[in-house]
Amino acid sequence: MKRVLLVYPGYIVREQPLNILYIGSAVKAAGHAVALFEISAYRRRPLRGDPYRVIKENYEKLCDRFKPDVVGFSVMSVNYRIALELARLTKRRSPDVRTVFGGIHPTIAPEDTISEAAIDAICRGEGEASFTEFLAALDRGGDYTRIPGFWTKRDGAIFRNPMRPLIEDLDKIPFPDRDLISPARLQAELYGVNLLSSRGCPFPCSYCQNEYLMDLYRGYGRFVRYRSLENVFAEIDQVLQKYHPSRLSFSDESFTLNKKRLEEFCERYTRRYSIPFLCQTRPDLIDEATIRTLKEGGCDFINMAIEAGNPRIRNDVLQRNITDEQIVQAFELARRFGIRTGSFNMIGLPEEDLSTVWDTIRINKRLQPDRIMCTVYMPFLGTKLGEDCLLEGWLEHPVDDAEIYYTNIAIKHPTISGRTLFGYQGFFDYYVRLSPKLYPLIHLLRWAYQLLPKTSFGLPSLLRATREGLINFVYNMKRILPSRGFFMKTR
Ligand code: B12
Repeated sequence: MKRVLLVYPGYIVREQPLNILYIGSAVKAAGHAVALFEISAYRRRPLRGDPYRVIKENYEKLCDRFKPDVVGFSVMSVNYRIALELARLTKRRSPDVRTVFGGIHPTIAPEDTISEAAIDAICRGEGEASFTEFLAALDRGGDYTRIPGFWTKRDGAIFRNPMRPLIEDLDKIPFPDRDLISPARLQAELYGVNLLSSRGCPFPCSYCQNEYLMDLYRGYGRFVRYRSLENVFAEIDQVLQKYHPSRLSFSDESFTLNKKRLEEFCERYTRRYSIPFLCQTRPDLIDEATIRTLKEGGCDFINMAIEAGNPRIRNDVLQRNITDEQIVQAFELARRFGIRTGSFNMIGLPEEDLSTVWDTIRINKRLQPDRIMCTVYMPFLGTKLGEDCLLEGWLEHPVDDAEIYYTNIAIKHPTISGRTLFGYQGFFDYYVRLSPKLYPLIHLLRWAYQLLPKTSFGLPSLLRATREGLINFVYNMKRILPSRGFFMKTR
């Protein structure tokens, strides 16, 4: 038996990180001892000195108590820096502890990741079987260098193994182990407890890593896979009985892709449960029958990505292939059937200028989703669009630090200045919610806000604290903005 410490180096804000919880249950089922370290409680970073100090101190305390043999990190690119710091700390403390990086980052950037001295192995793609095979090999002192899906090091050599076939029958894997995280993280407003009823998404949007994953897995099984409804309901039963959430949410990338399954799911869900659920999908996968099915099935909130209001940016640049009409229809149908909506949007996209940022504001203004998310585009490796931007030198600050992903502007956009993007990100909701008559005032507030530096990197502590305090203030004030166009005339 090995002692395995799992690390989720991101903040759990709404959805729980099911990937590391799936790894946790697989490792437990294989008979190992498991603990999880996650950093949500240490979100406020020290203003002086090492920004990771508090995280490291708490990590060390857990290592002293738990004494891991293996530490497994789940790593998105935005969390790579913290993960690496913790891996280095682990190796400094005890060189014999094995460090493994899994998740999207090592999957798309395997060479960079494995070449780090503090990282002993990486897992590319799904990790349940690969990681447990690795642990079993360590346990019996056997060969751990030929495990599919795993790249490992031994005596200075790197062993790069082919991918492991995708898990064909998702019903066979244990449910994610939610006992690993604190109960406080299982009651997220609007999201409650989240589940995945399927894996994989068939759409090749240019800013997402899906297409890369589809290519990587070509010949290794079906990419989009569904769990049986019996299996999903058994997990819901367990979740309701153990954690008593007030809501459920589905993290499936396009929940309404398979209409026949959706109908059966909703019909059975509403007979079994009275608790509402949230899901997300693409606007072009919504029509009246689908909305009716969802409504009757207990769905009360749908997230849909608009991404860009300008059709050319949305379709030629982002490869979404979704028309304005489809977006308008999807949001209006949801409203008509009494399902609340959330929109996801990005600004600072390639080929964008201020006029297209305004297209995105305008379409949101017309639709008045109940929740609006606006982030500044970040180019990632493993995405067509991101790699082009990286080649063109778009990245001014690394995207490998979780702190940057909302309000630190990492990119140098060719036509829109970083400060302007920072301003529009902060005031996006204000433009959407308030009457154009108030725009002069919003412009003024935004300009004042834009006097703040566009990132927190390297700022003296007082300036940094002021910047972060003001960002929080502007963010929190959004809550009192009228939703549904209280001041508006544009609908
Ligand atoms: C659900 C989801 C989220 C959820 C939960 C994230 C999570 N950690 O689970 C939430 C909403 C929190 C989220 C947030 C963000 N996300 Co997100 N998200 C996804 C999404 C749609 C699905 C991920 C998922 O659950 N898949 C299903 C699970 C079962 O598969 P998996 O994650 O691949 O996990 C398997 C393997 O990777 C491996 N594995 C994972 N961890 C480990 C650890 C070890 C030790 C081992 C051995 C194996 C292993 O085994 C797992 C089980 O088989 C992906 C898209 C995608 N196609 O993957 C984007 C994606 C991961 N997200 C992305 C981004 C950019 C973000 C945000 C930065 C967005 C933003 N601007 O706010 C934030 C960052 C949050 C943070 N904390 O830092 C990018 C990541 C890009 C990158 N290179 O880092 C992706 C790839 C989408 C994209 N744009 O291409 N996200």
